Amino acid sequence: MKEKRYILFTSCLSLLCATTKGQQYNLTGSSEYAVLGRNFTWTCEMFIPSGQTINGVTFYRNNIVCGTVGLVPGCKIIGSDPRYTFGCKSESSYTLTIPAENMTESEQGSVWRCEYFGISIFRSPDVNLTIAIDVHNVSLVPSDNPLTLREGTQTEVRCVVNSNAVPAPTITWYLGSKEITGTTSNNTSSIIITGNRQDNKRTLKCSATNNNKPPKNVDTTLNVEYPPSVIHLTQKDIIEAQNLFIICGANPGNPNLTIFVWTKVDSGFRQNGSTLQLPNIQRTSSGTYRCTAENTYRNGAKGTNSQTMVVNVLYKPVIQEKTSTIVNETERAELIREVDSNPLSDISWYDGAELLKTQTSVKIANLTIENALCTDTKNFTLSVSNTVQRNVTSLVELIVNCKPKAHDDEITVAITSYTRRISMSTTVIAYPEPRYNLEYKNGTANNMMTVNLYKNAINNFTIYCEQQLVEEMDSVTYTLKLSNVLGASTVFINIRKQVKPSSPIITEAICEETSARIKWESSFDGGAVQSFFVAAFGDTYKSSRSDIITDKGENQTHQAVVPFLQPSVLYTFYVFAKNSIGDTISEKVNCTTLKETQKTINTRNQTLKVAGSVTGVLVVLTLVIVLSCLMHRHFTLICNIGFERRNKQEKTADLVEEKSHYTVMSEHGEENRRNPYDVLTPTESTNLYEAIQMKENQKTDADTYESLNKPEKIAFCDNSIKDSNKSGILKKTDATPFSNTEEYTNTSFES
Ligand SMILES: *[C@@H]1O[C@H](CO)[C@@H](O)[C@H](O)[C@H]1NC(C)=O
Ligand SMILES: *[C@@H]1O[C@H](CO)[C@@H](O)[C@H](O)[C@H]1NC(C)=O
Ligand SMILES: *[C@@H]1O[C@H](CO)[C@@H](O)[C@H](O)[C@H]1NC(C)=O
Ligand SMILES: *[C@@H]1O[C@H](CO)[C@@H](O)[C@H](O)[C@H]1NC(C)=O
Ligand SMILES: *[C@@H]1O[C@H](CO)[C@@H](O)[C@H](O)[C@H]1NC(C)=O
Ligand SMILES: *[C@@H]1O[C@H](CO)[C@@H](O)[C@H](O)[C@H]1NC(C)=O
Ligand SMILES: *[C@@H]1O[C@H](CO)[C@@H](O)[C@H](O)[C@H]1NC(C)=O
Ligand SMILES: *[C@@H]1O[C@H](CO)[C@@H](O)[C@H](O)[C@H]1NC(C)=O
Ligand SMILES: *[C@@H]1O[C@H](CO)[C@@H](O)[C@H](O)[C@H]1NC(C)=O
Ligand SMILES: *[C@@H]1O[C@H](CO)[C@@H](O)[C@H](O)[C@H]1NC(C)=O
Ligand SMILES: *[C@@H]1O[C@H](CO)[C@@H](O)[C@H](O)[C@H]1NC(C)=O
Ligand SMILES: CC(=O)N[C@H]1CO[C@H](CO)[C@@H](O)[C@@H]1O
Repeated sequence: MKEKRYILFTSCLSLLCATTKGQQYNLTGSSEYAVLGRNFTWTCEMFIPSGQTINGVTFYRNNIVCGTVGLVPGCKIIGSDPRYTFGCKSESSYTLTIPAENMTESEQGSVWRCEYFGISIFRSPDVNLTIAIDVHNVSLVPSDNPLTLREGTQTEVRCVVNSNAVPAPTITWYLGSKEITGTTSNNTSSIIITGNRQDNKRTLKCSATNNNKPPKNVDTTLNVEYPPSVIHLTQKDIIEAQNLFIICGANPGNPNLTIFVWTKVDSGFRQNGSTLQLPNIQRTSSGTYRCTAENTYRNGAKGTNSQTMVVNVLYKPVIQEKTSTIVNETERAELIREVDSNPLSDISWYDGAELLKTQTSVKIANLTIENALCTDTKNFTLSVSNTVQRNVTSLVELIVNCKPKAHDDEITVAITSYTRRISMSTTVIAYPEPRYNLEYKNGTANNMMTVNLYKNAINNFTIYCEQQLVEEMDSVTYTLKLSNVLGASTVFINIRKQVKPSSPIITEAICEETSARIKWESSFDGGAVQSFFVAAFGDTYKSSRSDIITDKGENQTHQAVVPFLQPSVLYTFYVFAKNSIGDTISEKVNCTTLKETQKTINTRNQTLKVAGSVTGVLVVLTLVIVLSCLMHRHFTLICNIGFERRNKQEKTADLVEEKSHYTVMSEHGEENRRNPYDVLTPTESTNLYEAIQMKENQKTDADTYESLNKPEKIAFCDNSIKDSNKSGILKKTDATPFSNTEEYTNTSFES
């Protein structure tokens, strides 16, 4: 084609010349391409320039004359090259033939023209002689077979054809059966192949052809190298101390020889082989493992592929040990414990059996008490569970600093002149342990009393105070000061000397027909609870008394009805007041009962009279016994037993029901000297005894005694009456009624 275009181009140049100098000669080959070993003929078409007569042309090869031929007439050839033959076709058409035997490669590219004989202005354009040469040699560069290339890399492959092939050959590439396009020039085509594992073992073929000849082919097999592919791995959950074996699988790459290695991300762990072996796995082995499969390429490089796998080692909860939490009272207490477990734990907080709080899937167990109280000082139970182990427990101790708080702000101890020892106790809540100081009211230290602190619980103490009384002492108040870093508090210890009640004062006496109503005012009770009754003394054998009334204080107005009186009798009334120390009597008041009305005289009254007479007889009998007691100087004991029996019951009730925190030790006093007769008006003694005996006869009164009010924060323990509920003590009193020894000391604590 190029040659053709060149001919056209030169023809055009000649045409330009021809427009000035005349018409254009034409030189035409017998075929487009010459063929080696075959004849080829040039034909020169000419005309005779005007003014000329000779018919003839000269052929030139590479600007060298080959020969001249003309009709003059007859076809004449002059000075011709023996390699060629010449001919005359017509007056204007002459030929030059290259015979088959002289058509060699030396003619390739030779340039030809014809000119008018003698005048070179008239000529043909230059025409090149081209010999067609077939494709006979095709090769690939690089020539490796198989051709190895790496996946993902690009390689240029060239297909080279014998360089003299004319015309330019057509080169086609095939990968497998599919045609692919390359770029072709200078009888060479190149193609860029990208390594692709699907193309491994496929054939790359180059096919080249020209001159309508069957194509010449060259091919090679592709060897695409690629790494193995590791098969997907999933997370492994395993309980600590178990054995973990995981096999790593891989699809082989090219080359197919695969080696495996296990490593752990961010650590130096490395294990060769496809099986990961972690016997007796520990929590520290948790993490991300990587299985890498590897092959080796021909050039020694490694092809690798890997997959990661999370190993999650599960383990039971461990609760962090911590010292106790200490907060000040009213502050916010925050109990925090770290719980180490995998998976995270569910947490329950207990106070004893009471569930306080639950937390789900947490690392930190916390419990907040907004306003801590002394009573929050305790061990809370933390119970922690996860899938590995349930109910892992720990005690969490909270200690609340509290200023000392005594159960009793004030303790009153009653003593009598017979008391030889006093002791008392109270509980104190405090943390830290309180210091204590016993002082007199004036602020100086008190060494009379010994004070001991006993620890019941971490913040619960009992304070015991005890004092031996070497001599009688008066009422006094000690202050027991308790303190710790949080503050101080004071307990007042009142030691009250107890005496018998003061005389009550009768304020009103109203006599009815068979009863009288007496009003009186109580006086100082002597330091303990006092009880009263009204006794009425009439003629001999005619006495009676009221129910018993108990008083807690002073200056209270009471009234009582004295029943079973006889009409129209002058009675003398007394109000008796009594406490554990002794009894007193009021001034006497006289009053006469009303006359018997008609209506009330009936058989019932008659019966009463008879009853009254019988009572009178009994009173006389008793009087005889009492007098004999007097003779033996034991009467007080016996009479006291009679009189005080209900006091014993009263004290029993005290001890059981009040549950006092303190008790008073007392010594058996000389109560036998306390003669009830002393307090009774001597002149009236007979009648008084009657009254006493009457009380004995009325069983309902005993019940009344049992229900007497209890004294508050006052303990009696200074006489034999109290002690008489202890078997044995009473007997000793019996045997040595006048003794004043320590033998009768009751040292029991009651709380
Ligand atoms: C013809 O031959 C000449 C001289 O060898 C050369 O320069 C020219 O390029 C050729 N023309 C063609 C079209 O091949
Ligand atoms: C050229 O060869 C052809 C056949 O190939 C033949 O017919 C012809 O006569 C030959 N011409 C000359 C001049 O030899
Ligand atoms: C040469 O060829 C051109 C174009 O084909 C033609 O016009 C011209 O007449 C020819 N010259 C001769 C001498 O035949
Ligand atoms: C073709 O070959 C010639 C000479 O051999 C060279 O000059 C030319 O650059 C080549 N062309 C290409 C595209 O390679
Ligand atoms: C690995 O390749 C070799 C040859 O390259 C072959 O003989 C062998 O069977 C292959 N092995 C597997 C497992 O594909
Ligand atoms: C608790 O109270 C004491 C005394 O007031 C104080 O010194 C201490 O700092 C307090 N402690 C806390 C934790 O608040
Ligand atoms: C304590 O637990 C509560 C939830 O119960 C949470 O909001 C708080 O942040 C926790 N405090 C601490 C210190 O962990
Ligand atoms: C908590 O328990 C421990 C051990 O059993 C014990 O020593 C401690 O006194 C207890 N604390 C409280 C506040 O009960
Ligand atoms: C864990 O404790 C809870 C409550 O104390 C109880 O109901 C449960 O049975 C316990 N579980 C085990 C496994 O001990
Ligand atoms: C304080 O009172 C006690 C008992 O009443 C007494 O023994 C002591 O001397 C008094 N001290 C002062 C400094 O008055
Ligand atoms: C303190 O301890 C005593 C004796 O153990 C007990 O009776 C009392 O209830 C305790 N007080 C408190 C507030 O726990
Ligand atoms: C057939 C023919 O003409 N052959 C010629 C080829 O060229 C040589 C000279 O190089 C001649 O001698 C032959 O006659």
